[in-house]
Amino acid sequence: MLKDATLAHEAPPEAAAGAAQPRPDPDMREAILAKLRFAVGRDVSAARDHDWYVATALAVRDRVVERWLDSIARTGPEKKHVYYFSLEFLIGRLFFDTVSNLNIVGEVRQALAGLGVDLDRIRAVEPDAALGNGGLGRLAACFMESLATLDIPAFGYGIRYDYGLFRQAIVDGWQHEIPEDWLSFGNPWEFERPDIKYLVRFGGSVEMVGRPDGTIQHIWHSAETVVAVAFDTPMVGWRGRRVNTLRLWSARAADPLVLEAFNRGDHVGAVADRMRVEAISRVLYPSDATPAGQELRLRQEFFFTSASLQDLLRRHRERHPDFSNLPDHGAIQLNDTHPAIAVAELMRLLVDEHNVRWDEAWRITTATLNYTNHTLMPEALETWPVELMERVLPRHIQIIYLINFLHLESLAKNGEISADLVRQVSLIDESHGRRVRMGPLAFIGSRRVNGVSALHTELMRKTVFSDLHALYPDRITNKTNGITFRRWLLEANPDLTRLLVEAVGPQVLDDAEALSGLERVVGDPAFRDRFVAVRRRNKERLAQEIAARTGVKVDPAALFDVQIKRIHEYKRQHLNLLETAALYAAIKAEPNRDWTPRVKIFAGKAASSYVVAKLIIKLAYDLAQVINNDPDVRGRLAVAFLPNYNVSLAEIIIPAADLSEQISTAGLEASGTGNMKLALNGAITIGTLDGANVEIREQVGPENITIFGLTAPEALARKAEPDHASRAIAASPRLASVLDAIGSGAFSPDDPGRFAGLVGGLRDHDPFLVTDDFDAYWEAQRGLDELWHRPEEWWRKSLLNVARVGWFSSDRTIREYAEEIWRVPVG
Ligand code: T68
Repeated sequence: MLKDATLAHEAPPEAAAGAAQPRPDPDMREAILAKLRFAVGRDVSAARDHDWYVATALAVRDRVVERWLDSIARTGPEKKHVYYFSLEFLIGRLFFDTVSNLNIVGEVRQALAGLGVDLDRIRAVEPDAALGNGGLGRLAACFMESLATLDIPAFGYGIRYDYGLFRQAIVDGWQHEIPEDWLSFGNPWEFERPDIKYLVRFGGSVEMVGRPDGTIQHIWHSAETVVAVAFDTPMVGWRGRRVNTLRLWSARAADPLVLEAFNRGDHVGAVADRMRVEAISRVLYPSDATPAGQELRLRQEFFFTSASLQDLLRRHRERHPDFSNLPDHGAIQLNDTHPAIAVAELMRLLVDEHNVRWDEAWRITTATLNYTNHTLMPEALETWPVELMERVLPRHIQIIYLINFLHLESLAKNGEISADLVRQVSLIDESHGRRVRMGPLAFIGSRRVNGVSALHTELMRKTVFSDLHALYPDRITNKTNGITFRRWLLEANPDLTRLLVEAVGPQVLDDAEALSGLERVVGDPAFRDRFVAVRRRNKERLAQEIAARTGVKVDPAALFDVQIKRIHEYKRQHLNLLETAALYAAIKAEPNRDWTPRVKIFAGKAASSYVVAKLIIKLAYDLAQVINNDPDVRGRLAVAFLPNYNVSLAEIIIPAADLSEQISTAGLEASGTGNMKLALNGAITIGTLDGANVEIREQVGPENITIFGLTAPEALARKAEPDHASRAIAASPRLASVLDAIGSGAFSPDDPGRFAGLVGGLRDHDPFLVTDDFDAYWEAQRGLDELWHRPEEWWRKSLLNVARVGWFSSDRTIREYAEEIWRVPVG
């Protein structure tokens, strides 16, 4: 089904750029055939889609490797490297991304066609590399692509999880999690490096030994040793300009088989240790925006951080007599606090293992590390019980105590400090049992600390980090997120890309800001018609996907209203669902009005332990059951919850969205990046003044975005009013009636009390201000209904969104990091 739609995209975008049509490349054909025979071990007559996919990926990979080795060779040892430490890299599929960035789509397509194989069919065989939960992990993937595109030498460092983010099945509206066994058919993109391995130690005790010079040496007698083995994946920049390395660590037991135990007949005991050790890289924690809090998570964090630091220190020592110039040759970016233990581990490696003096080690550490914060929600900030740290990382807790002591002492030197200030800025939180606060640790150990949108950074300065900001006023800086236009425009929306190339010229393929050239044609009816036709094809493709995944038939002519992201109360999918139920009631009450036909499209995963989020999915499903089967609203309102949201599904939904729902409680969404992807593809945003929505409004103009609801300061004040929800409900008969309907089982006749708790929560506390924003949201939606009836105006706004979001390219973001945080040259 997908195939038919994508076949329409025969010519690759570069063809429209006036470039010569690629000739069939005998080399590519031969290379694919050779890989099929000698690497896959299959004859043409027996080859299946997966065999063709692997053979083609390997043939393409050979081209990548040439550039990879070349990139490494021409990056002299003296050049400064960026090291991006992230527990998550949400890459998605790599095959088409690689082919597209190497500019060989036409060549590969033709070589395959000559062999009777369809490129679009085999590219769909590749599993998503879903080594991330959501925005944070996807940002890391976009950044890796832009780093290579900008010719910045960089390593991504993370974990090679055997199982990525779970596959989501929806059974009768309930989410079920299925293990994502993405490696079961092998992975043609990675290179195992058995020779690149490090020992990572845990537990045990620390011995202090006096040296003759009066200093003390700390000897860590660890209880357990794990081997970290490197797996490298090449990250190809646009036009293959540079290829960087994503180095992911896999955990191996130092002693995989205890032969003695085995010979005794204890076959399980002989491998028990191995199981425990290898669990470290077994599975991605499936929780976003709430820290996992278990020991295994701390082991994961330390495992990859330690291996990565050892790796880069080893490379440094091969070329330099000592570590004094480490900051001149490397900049480390900590993606949230997950690798924040790096502050203590880098100190330990320098002081304990390489005999660097404490003060010098601290200078090196704080000149090398930088930290990105992705959330301010108190419940999402990582802390670790002191008792756990003492057990798992006994040397590190000592180092953290000393860092804390020196930090508090330096405050005292600068004047009186109150007990209150100590409580605020201490690395140890004494109020909920004793816990190490990883955010402040990362802050103190870093040269620069950044937020991910202007509003978020401002809130960092004013709230969570206000005291530390007062002490270090130059440390916090803003770096508004961005997205790679290669994946989210060129690859996901080739038809639109072709049209843009025709309208503004081929430079748009290289320079996102060139999109502004579109301003010239927004008023041209012929151009607009072609734009609408491209969107129509994308919507037909999505309609087919919806039918295939859910059985729901939707009309591609309707307004496609899209909310795709992790399911979370702060993101307020339930606000959207309340509005959906209210709209359903309104249509039924006045069936003869000229309603704007709408399809409400949802997709997203709930953390497996997040009961309310799972109930929100069930609510979407139950609403869909009633609404889609009610002939009274047919053709005017439909609801679809698409299962198993991932990067590949996003690539199908985003080019087909008319309306982009970005409706988080103001102050809670750090940035958002889906908002940028949707606007880039022509969706109009309905959103709160939150995260990067604020900057999207600045870029596209307030008349081309629909903003509603409380602002961040208003939301904060409103939340403090104890009766805010009941007052909001009393003031809105529409809201009261929709809450009554859902709460009393109008959409769940099989279990009328199913949503009573959800609705009760909104009536009583409503911490995310769903009730307070409901009326404003309803009005904003009705305004958009009217706008849909004036297509000329709608498409003008839509086009102006495309024209004005060039600033949200991750190339711009990475350029800013390079200049202001890492101080590395941009190619
Ligand atoms: C997201 N954070 C922000 N966290 O919510 C989003 N958390 O506003 C922002 O655009 C994006 O980061 C990129 O900056 C996350 O995605 C997590 O995924 C996460 C994972 C584990 C623990 C906590």
